[in-house]
Amino acid sequence: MKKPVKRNEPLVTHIYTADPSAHVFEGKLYIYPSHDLNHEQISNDNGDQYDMEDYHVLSMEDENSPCVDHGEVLHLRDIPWAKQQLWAPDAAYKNDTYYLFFPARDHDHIFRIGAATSSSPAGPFVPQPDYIPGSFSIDPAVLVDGDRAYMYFGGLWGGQLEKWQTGEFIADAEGPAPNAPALGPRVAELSDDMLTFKEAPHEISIVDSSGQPILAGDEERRYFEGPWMHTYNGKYYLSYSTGSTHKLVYAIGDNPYGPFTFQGTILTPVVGWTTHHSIVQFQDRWYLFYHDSSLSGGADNKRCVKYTELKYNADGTIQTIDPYGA
Ligand code: FUB
Repeated sequence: MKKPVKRNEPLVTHIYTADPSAHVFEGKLYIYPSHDLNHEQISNDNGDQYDMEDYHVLSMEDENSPCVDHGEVLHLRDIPWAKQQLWAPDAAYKNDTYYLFFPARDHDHIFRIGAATSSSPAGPFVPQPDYIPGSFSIDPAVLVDGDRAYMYFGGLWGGQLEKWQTGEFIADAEGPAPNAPALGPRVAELSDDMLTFKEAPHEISIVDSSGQPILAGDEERRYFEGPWMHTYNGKYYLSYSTGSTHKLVYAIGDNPYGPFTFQGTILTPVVGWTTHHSIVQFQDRWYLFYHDSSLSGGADNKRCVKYTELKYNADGTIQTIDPYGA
């Protein structure tokens, strides 16, 4: 019989998993990860080593239960618009339907974001024939907020966010100068059917405690990739990876569009280059789902999803977690 998953240990060990988006659906924890393949790839700044081809769905009844792998729920070969690299997905529930949102490079090698639907949180998911019109870059995260739903997305370097600064794809565009405001993630409200954007994406502003924009050269704090949005005590918490400094950090705002004021670190660096997470409330506790590369002994492209408890201070700030602490 399979054993319950322990905190800070891989959820599953029979496949490599990463980029976990956790949600409570039908009273259980469902986790939507990337599925890393056992490829021997050279790591580069373009992220070519993350050459994933399908998605699996995981679930846990509760903290005392084993993690179940529901198997392959969507494959690259079944997505007409996508050519390669199924990166970090997210899921949402609305209209009696489960939606899987995912980035992939299209046939022009440009990252776009697609949607797929299912009647079950465990899939399988049927993809839409084309990507979401007006979508670009990577790492969709969807907040369903009452009747409305918002998609947050965007990632630097291999995620191509620098190339969209004008609203058009400019293949050789560079990021802002170190003393200029950093690029922010994008947000767009989703249409009622969740399959298109209701509006052109907005750029989110992340500011310091004086209200000044975080600068592109401030790699300890600037946005890199992997946005997640959750609410706590009426505030909106935007959390994300700082990429080159390998931290998960967060900023707080009063509404889904921001601006968001930088607060601090949620998770200190993990084994492996990337760090990527989600935050979910389940049975009166809050949890951080994250990944590291410990299962493969440190290979950047062979990661494993883990979880731990996340705690707030009385003022609403989040206590910093050391993934390898006592
Ligand atoms: O898994 C591929 C990419 O690595 C994700 O899209 C990024 O967030 C990083 O975790």
